[in-house]
Amino acid sequence: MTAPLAFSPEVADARRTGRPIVALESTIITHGMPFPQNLETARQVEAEVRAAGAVPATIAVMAGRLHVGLDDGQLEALARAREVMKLSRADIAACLVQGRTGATTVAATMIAAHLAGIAVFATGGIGGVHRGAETSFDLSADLQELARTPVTVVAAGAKAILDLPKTLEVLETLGVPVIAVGQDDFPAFWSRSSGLGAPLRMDRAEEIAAAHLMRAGLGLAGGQLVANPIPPESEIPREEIVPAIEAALAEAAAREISAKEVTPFLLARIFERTGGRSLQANIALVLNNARLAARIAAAIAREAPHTPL
Ligand code: PSU
Ligand code: MN
Repeated sequence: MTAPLAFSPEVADARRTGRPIVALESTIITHGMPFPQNLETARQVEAEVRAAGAVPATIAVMAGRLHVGLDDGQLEALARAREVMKLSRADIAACLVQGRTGATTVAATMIAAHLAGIAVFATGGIGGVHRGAETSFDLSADLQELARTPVTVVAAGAKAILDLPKTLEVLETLGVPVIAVGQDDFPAFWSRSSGLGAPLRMDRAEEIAAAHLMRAGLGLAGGQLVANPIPPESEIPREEIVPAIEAALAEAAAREISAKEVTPFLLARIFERTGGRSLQANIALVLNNARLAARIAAAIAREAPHTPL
């Protein structure tokens, strides 16, 4: 059975002409931000990708089709929808077969992007090793996906709700290059620095693009994690965000929140506890990642002009 891919006209055209494309996920829309900021952000991220000379491809499952590129009506329907599945590698096929609506996480978006021949993907922050994973075993499927699917993912590091040292350890074990941009430290999503050094640093989009192509040349499976710090004017200092994170984690533990609900629950609680500042920061970092992803996609398109798809 072939995958029921549905390309937007803009993405179909970019695939024919070899223009750079940036994949965008949809879980951030349905589970990561409240309405209407989710819709406004999704539109702004697409506009940012276009302004930087690439074509946006927001990915989601709707009515049994795997959409690569959504029109504005579809974007709005998704932003307003309830009961949307949060899709990862484990459930994307089931969602398609059952004709349900599903938003793609980092893992599922990587799978779809690779199927569509898209090399670069921008998001906010990847999932990682949750705190207390030694008892809960909660490790995001995003980590495994980075180890197996050859897509370069631009994120502001991993979300600071996670155990960042353990997340970096697992990425190293899985052979995933973690590349900080413009600094030596691994960023912590809402804050520029986690206090942990990143294993690699590259300051130019062309270099990140070349490393993506070199990995393919070496026959290495998996992608790259490009860790792009939030712009300084938008960051929330660690002293300010840490108490909100701690309180949200305590509440999640008390209410026994588990599995797929953990990340959306924590993000919503931190939003409330910071009076909406965490959301403003989240929006700023996603836009910043979209810009860098567009430049990397353009560099890959220049370096390795592909035969029309
Ligand atoms: N980036 C954001 N907000 C989000 C996410 C990323 O700024 O909500 C989503 C991504 O879809 C990522 C998911 O894959 O959070 C991680 O979920 P989990 O921890 O359950 O694997
Ligand atoms: Mn999880």
